[in-house]
Amino acid sequence: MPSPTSLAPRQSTLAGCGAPARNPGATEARIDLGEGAWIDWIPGWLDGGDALFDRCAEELPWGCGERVMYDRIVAEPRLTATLGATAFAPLLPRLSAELSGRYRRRFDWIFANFYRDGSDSVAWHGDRIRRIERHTVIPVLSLGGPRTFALRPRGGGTARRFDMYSGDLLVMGGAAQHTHEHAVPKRRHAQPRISLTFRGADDARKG
Ligand SMILES: O=C(O)CCC(=O)C(=O)O
Repeated sequence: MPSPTSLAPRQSTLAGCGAPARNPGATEARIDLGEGAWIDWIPGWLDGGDALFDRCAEELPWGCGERVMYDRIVAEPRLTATLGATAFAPLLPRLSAELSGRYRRRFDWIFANFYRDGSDSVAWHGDRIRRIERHTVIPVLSLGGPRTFALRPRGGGTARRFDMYSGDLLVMGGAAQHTHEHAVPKRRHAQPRISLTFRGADDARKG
């Protein structure tokens, strides 16, 4: 498996270069998806996303999962890692606490995805939450190069696309995991990107 840090250099944005810190001036929009599902879209939620990208790329225990495809087992087209609640203290615990306060839900752990280049991706899916928990909240923090986060209704319909840059936050909430699917599609060229997805104790261990 190639080392994530040996990948091609990224383009840094001005806001992405400094030390990671919450940007209190970020503007947010709630998008009602219907049937009790919603998205909060907060571009520029975190300043210094590129510095946090570098740290995550270097220090997280990245691995490559497998999935069944037809009659074969194939490697997932991205690296993944799981972080405990206290990783990268004080920054990540502080961000988790802020999200917990805002959404009145405890975020205990983080599931991280590493997209090494444009051929890494995640296919359409809804995150596996305990069946009884219809309403949930999953914040997704994007770090590093820009990628498109796509969201579409289950059973068909027009997809919405969010271009996520370093430090952008997208929160899927309410019934979104039941009514919609999401994906990060492949693209011809892409700088490396990491997403941190904040999870609660009741969430399944894998997205
Ligand atoms: O990388 C992203 O923005 C999405 C990650 C995702 O779909 C997941 O972890 O379930």
